[in-house]
Amino acid sequence: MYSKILIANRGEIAVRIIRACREMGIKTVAVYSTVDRESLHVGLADETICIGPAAASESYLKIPAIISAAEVSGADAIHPGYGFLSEDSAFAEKCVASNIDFIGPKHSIIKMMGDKIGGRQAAQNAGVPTIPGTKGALNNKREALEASEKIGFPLIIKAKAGGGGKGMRVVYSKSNFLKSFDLAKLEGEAAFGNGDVFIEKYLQNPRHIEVQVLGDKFNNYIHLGERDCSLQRRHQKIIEESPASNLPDKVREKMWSASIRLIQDIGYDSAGTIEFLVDDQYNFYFIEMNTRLQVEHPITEIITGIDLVKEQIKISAGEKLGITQQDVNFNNHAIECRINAESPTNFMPSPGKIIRYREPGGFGVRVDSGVYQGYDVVPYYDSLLAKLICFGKDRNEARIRMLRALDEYQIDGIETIIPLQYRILSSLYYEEGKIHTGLVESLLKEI
Ligand code: MV4
Repeated sequence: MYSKILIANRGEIAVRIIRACREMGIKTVAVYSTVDRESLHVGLADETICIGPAAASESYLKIPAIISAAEVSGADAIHPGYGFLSEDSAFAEKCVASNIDFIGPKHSIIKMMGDKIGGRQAAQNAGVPTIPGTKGALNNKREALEASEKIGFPLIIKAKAGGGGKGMRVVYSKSNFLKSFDLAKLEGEAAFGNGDVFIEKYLQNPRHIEVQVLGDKFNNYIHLGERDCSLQRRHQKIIEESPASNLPDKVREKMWSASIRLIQDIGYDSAGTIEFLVDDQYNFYFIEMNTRLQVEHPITEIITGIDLVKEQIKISAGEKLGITQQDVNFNNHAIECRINAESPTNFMPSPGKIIRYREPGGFGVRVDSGVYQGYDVVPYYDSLLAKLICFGKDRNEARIRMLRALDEYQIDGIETIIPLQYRILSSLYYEEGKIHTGLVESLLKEI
């Protein structure tokens, strides 16, 4: 087992990882940018190293600064958290070359899944359903036009190097296709330095359901159930839950076994997430795989009792999975609200000093926070302050408890999206489990 881990992240997830390390008897090294000197993760770590100025490109994304910090502190491994360098295969490779373990899967798998066409092909090879679409990248207009006619409209053009909603374009009719194709290629080139695109049939208001998986270095593979992450706005998730509601058990089980097939096929050796879109007929289709720990991992921890960060660390250090599929039991229902420092109406970031801060508590409530009273929320990074996770014996108890906890949460000095989450959770749509990726926008229109 490792004796020291460097956490290449900030905010609530850095705190989350430090807590797991502490329970495992592993020393921690926090890295921070100059504006994060007063951050919670810096206060909680055993050692701290300033790695640069506010701009992420000069600190949390600066590979040489992070590798040197690990070398100077004598860390055995780096945990990247989510975002920043967590899905940068070159970083993972650099860690290995520097004799430091990267806590995540093999860099070759990060690379394969970072390529959305590569992920699609991996799914198809494993017999996992994908959305009808093109086999590979489209080389020219003629090929693209032909494919678009075969697939039909509406369709979606996606960048090979995109993901998480970046580099996508929906096309409703043939007359707009070639213009969109050119624009999508230009966008891909500008955003990712890669203009390769592919197309898929466009599903209208699907549900976004993802399966949490774990694999070790000894060909043991398990799933930890699914999460419904349909409630999002502009690809930013705001409320997640596990298990997914209104999903027939037969479908759920098929999604689980498809996920296992995929990770078995590629020899996946960490915690990961298989994302699916599900249509109103309960057809499910693989869209992408995330090779990192996800923001919403706590809801899975709540219903399974399994600490995902500890599992990641143990797997990376070369331990065999101590859990078999039979050992995994699903209990209760969990919901997570992302407490973002944003306007609840226009979603503009709301940085500033938190002049009053009181967290909810009590039975069934977990708060994973990166902030405290008096903390100054800086505008340089994402706006996630904390995650509020509630569970209940069933979905409605979890929902009512979440409403109670949101009501109890006091954050003054900055705006948060708590009022919006309160509204969504009080809606009849949510109560009845009628959720899909278009619901937040349609509720916002009503308000
Ligand atoms: C789609 C789609 C409809 N049809 N692909 C957005 C994020 C990226 N992972 C894939 N995304 C989508 N791909 C086809 N063929 C709709 C979305 C989508 C979406 C997916 C998951 C969660 C929220 C979403 C919101 C809008 C669109």
